[in-house]
Amino acid sequence: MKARVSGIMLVPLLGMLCIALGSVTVKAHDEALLVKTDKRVYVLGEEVKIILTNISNETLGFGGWPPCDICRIYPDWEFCYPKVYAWLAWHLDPGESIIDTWNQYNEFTGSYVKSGMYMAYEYNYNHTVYFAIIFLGDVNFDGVVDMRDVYIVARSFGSYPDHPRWNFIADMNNDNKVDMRDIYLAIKNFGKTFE
Ligand SMILES: [Ca+2]
Ligand SMILES: [Ca+2]
Repeated sequence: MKARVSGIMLVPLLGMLCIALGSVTVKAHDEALLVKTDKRVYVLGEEVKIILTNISNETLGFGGWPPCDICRIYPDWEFCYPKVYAWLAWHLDPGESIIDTWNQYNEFTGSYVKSGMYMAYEYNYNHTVYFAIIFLGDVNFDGVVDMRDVYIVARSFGSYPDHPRWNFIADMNNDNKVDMRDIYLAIKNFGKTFE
């Protein structure tokens, strides 16, 4: 990210600033931006990196920082990050990326988050990316590693992204396949319980 930002400003001033910067073009279509996380499955406490890449051939303008909302969506809905936005204008040149790192801290509750399914939502270009935070082995987020988890992993055994039985949460080691390594992670932690 090249900082073209002069500081904190009010929302109505944002558009004026973009015009003043000259090179900033706000595009409406979705193909302009690629949003992804560095992994799909994180263990509790691990840093989550959200990567925004400009895949268009024009400079993309953004308003507000940080670039993504993060919410837990399962087993219950919970806003986690950020509690406060800075009204900053910034941009990505073609091919350029920026990484926003989240340390799993819920700024609304003042504590670190629990396991579950999460989404990061990029609001300028309307992108959502999904990821899971787990205790290793507990792929159904119920706080215990038991046969139900082994079954969930086994059900996706042999699958890979776009396979009909693919379940990204079962791929606990993030190597894009569900195999004995993932089964082993469930077996190894079998019987463990978590708060
Ligand atoms: Ca479980
Ligand atoms: Ca795997």
